[in-house]
Amino acid sequence: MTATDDVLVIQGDGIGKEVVPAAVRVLEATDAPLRFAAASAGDAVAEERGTPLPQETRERAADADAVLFGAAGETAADVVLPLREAVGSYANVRPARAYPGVDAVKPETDLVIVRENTEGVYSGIESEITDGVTTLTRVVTESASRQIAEFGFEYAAERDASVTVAHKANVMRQTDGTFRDAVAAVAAERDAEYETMLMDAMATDMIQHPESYDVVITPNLAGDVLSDLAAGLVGGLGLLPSANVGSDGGMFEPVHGSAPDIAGEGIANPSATLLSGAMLLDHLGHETAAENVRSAVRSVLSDGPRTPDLGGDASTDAVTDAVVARL
Ligand code: GGG
Repeated sequence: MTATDDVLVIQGDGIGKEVVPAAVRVLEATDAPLRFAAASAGDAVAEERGTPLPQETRERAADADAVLFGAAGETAADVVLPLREAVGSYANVRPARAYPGVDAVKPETDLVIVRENTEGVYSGIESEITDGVTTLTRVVTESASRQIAEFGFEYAAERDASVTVAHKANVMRQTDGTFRDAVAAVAAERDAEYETMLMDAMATDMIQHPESYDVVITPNLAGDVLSDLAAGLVGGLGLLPSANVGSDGGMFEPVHGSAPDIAGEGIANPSATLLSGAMLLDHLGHETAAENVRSAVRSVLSDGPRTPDLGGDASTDAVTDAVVARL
């Protein structure tokens, strides 16, 4: 008998409340043995309970086989970063690929950002040292840099993909120097080939020649920014899923945020969250179900209906219905 996996569902803020239920419907339409439970986090929870991430949500995320997360609003730093820590994630995997039928600036784009997920400028060490003077401590350790390099090279080797490493060690000499040197050491131990690029130059080159990138290993903030840039190449943030992985657990979430400008209108593109659901299925070993979800999403992106961000006029529910119908 196949064991049932426990999935903790956290909608979060804004359109998270629309795209996450869509993804649960799609996951339920597969034959994967999943048991869903809900927990809360985010801006509204902060108002009600005085904290955006109740301890019980954090503990249940740590205990779950996987977490499906929607979007974080103003409280992002207090929600999404601790949840990633709770599930033991040190790698944030963000695939960006163009889909037939969807207008893309660069249809040849098919790359994956492998982003360090625990430190850098997202360490949360900020302060106001005097009126109008604020500081941020950027933490980069050899161990976390080695860990993401091991993950990224392994991920690339499994896919026979090339590796490019983004850094800015010519300016952030100590921190990105540590990152660059740790990646170089791991590559040498594995006898792996790779290229390095300064991350600002990479931003330009990725727009001009996205086809030259397969797997891109980055520090934390660089990965956040470059993946949004890659979203712009393929048709927008509504298309990019992500997996926060590392240890056994994992959290799967769209790359987009809470989109307060369209929240509540029922027109958010669910594709990024549905594709995050496919990554969740892969992580739990349900590869056939994952491929079925990807194929259904691809088919709907190609034939419609489409949400307004992709030039259509369909609702989140109509797109989800079409995906479910194909399953
Ligand atoms: N679902 C992604 C989300 O809520 N993003 C909001 C955000 O600001 N995230 C920062 C990050 O991904 O590190």
